[in-house]
Amino acid sequence: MSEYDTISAEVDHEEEIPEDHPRYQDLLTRHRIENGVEKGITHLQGMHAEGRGSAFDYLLGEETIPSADEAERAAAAHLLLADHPVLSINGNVAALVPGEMVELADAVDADLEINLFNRTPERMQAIADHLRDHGATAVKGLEADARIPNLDHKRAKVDADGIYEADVVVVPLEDGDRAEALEEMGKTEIVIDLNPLSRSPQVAEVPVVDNIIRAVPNITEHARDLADAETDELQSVVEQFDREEALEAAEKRIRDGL
Ligand code: PTJ
Repeated sequence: MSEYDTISAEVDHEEEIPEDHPRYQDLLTRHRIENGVEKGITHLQGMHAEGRGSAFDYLLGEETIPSADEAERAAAAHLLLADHPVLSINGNVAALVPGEMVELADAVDADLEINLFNRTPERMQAIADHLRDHGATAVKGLEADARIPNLDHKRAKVDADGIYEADVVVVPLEDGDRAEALEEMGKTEIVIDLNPLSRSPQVAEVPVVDNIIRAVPNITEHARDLADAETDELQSVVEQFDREEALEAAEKRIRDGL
């Protein structure tokens, strides 16, 4: 056993995880998810989701591959072109990248909306408070005065002036049924998911196969870089992105290490 194998179980604060550890990001991610569960933000199932994601990330080389970077630039262009972009937040997203989602929302003028698979009033409130602690001024999702059609009651709950009327939605670590239902509503979906074979990236206009910890800050960086771009330039970034190619490149990297 290496000296680091016990580190994540022992640390109380993420600052105690050594940044030079070769698996630093993985330890940080695990620590944030554990914290999220303890605070009532993340569902226990979020740990399984994290484990799956971590295995895919290991095979991807724990880095943003070039096709993911292109997807992240296309995502930024879509968000800047949108009339009403919304960033969807679940328990894993809130635990892993709360401040980063707030920064992205600011950079592209998007709403933040909590949308849970395992919805309870307590978790909704805990996540809203957590986002506000990380700088969010407005958080949607608590009204839940509209429904996504063709989805069972709890998971379908959205805000009428949020996800329901959004034209572009970022849905990270999303369940396949809901991603399909949002796609059927005609939304432009940007899905962040480490598994390129999962149904959510398969239905997304922009599948981002990358760890959310790297993906969100990189989308924000691209958005800042494109902030003064003309509509034509943004449209050309969107058009140049090939979703099939991006999914294939990610699968190839995972299967063959290429
Ligand atoms: O908070 P709730 O109640 O809304 O529940 C959220 C979870 C994530 C538990 C729920 O949506 C769920 O069960 O999701 P799945 O079906 O497990 O899908 C999660 C997907 O996210 C999987 O394809 C994972 O590979 C992927 N994933 C996990 N961690 C990361 C990730 N993708 C990007 N970055 C990660 N860090």
